[in-house]
Amino acid sequence: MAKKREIQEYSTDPAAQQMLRRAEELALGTAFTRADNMVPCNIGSAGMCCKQCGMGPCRLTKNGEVGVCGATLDTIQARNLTRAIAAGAAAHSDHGRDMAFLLKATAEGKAEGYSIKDVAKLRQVASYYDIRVDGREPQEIANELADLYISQFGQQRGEVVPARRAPKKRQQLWRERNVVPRGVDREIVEALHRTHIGDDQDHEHILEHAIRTGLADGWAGSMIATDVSDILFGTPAPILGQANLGVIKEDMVNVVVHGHEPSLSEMIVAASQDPEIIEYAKAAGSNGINLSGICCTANEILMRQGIPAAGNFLHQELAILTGAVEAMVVDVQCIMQALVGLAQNFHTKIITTSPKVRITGATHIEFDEHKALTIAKQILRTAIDNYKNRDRNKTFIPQIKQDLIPGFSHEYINYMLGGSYRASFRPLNDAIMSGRIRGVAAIVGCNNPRSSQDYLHNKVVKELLKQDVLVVQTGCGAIASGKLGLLLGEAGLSEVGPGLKEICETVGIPPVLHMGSCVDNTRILTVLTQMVEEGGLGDDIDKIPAVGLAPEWMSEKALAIATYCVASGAYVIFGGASPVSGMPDRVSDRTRC
Ligand code: SF4
Ligand code: MSK
Repeated sequence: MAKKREIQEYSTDPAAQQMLRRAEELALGTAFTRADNMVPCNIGSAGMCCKQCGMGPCRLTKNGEVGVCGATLDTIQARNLTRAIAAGAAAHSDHGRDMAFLLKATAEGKAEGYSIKDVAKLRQVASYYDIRVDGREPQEIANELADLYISQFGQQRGEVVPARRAPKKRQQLWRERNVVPRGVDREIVEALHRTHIGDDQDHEHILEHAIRTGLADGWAGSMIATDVSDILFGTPAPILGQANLGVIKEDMVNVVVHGHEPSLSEMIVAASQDPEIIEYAKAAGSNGINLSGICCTANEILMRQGIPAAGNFLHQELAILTGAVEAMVVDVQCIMQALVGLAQNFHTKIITTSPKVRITGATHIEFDEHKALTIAKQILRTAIDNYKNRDRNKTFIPQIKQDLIPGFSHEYINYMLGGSYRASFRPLNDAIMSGRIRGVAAIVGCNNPRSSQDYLHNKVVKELLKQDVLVVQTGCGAIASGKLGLLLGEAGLSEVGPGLKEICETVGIPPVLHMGSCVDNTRILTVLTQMVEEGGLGDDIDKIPAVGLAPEWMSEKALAIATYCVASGAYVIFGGASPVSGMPDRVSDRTRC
């Protein structure tokens, strides 16, 4: 029998609680109530169900039981986990591929509205691969880098080139274990092949390939996505922003962008500042256009443009429930199909934009980088035209929002620790070596309606701060801290241990650093590598006192991230259900390698 939770059990966020009360008044369901109604299958959630062929599905519930083909529990769980990691790596990496194609189109002058905003980052990234930078125009360098990056997806032999940015000792270990990715697509395809009926049936061997697939995400697909985003849209630096549903405005045309890829959202930001579009919005009776973001699209435009975040993953439906959103514009990943049905109770248009993602019942306006600005304006005009349909009797916006400062890229952390002339991670390493900071924790990942929204994120962050641990965050976890006020200069310092407080006050940073979206977890790999290179803490990432936590994870991408972090030497802890809880020995064996 399903158990209905109280509203305060659904979320610790007061804005979310107000909206969930509103949903109850309107008798509308959300992911929170659906999670109550949908009791998870214990066998499936532990990875003990195999659907790999038509002789099954086989559910293994007893010790020693095997599937029709004889597959053991170890094999089935390893296969399920590997497939999930492959799907997560595919999502991130396909994003990276599109960014590489966008870089190519921009370098060739064929991408309307885009330009190379961060030439210094372009030159830095090109230099990792011995691409000549001196005496060349940015477009020439970008063209060569784009070709190199595009080739990493279909490469069949050798090693993906970003892996050479890892600490030398780690690269050596990967080679010894034969897990250096050859090409992104090759590893993902091989993960599917190996886990087909009658293929790889040695769980250790299957998991070795899961590691190689995860590394293809972290040290290729995702790293490429982050590099190119910075080159095209600027490397993030601290900027004032706001978070939570109170950023939605009563008197303006509200457009919420949701998903992951900055290619469209950055263009919507540019289009929203066009005087002709602002005039069009005013002519429709509004005070202009108000943009905000959900999920990692929120992080992308928050950290570069200061565009407010309406919230994290579980806020997507709550934003629509305000009745004040003219359009929710989505691209890829973490978009709930329920949005379309919910929006039918209001005037909100759900606009899909990716050639890869359509949702039955949504409006589709397809994005094309060759005419991005034109399409972005068309989307905004569609939203403005919808403003007249807003029903004021159905509008309810919680007046809750919080200032925050995102934008701590590894480049900025380097600069802020050492200044322009001696940028370095030395002060951070010294602070750890002297014991003033006990280590670094990356608290990342999603919301999951099976736990109280933001509760675990915030509890873990606050506890670690008291213990003098510097916290870095990405994805929906970063927005959770932002909503709570921990990403704002002095704001969190009253609850911080004395050593960490001293460092934060000396350097002038908040105790929790927002480092970007979920694809940007590679920035954390870069920070850890730079800490190794700085010296004093050890010659590999596993010597750094660093931990990665995903307390409220839900997506397959989180599993891919965890895998590349473990394989890079970081200690990783996940909250919630384990997808391989039927083989705990193997999982704990691999918590760090
Ligand atoms: Fe069952 Fe084996 Fe088919 Fe899986 S692959 S469904 S265990 S018969
Ligand atoms: S959006 S993957 S819910 S972090 Fe990147 Fe948030 Fe997790 Fe999606």
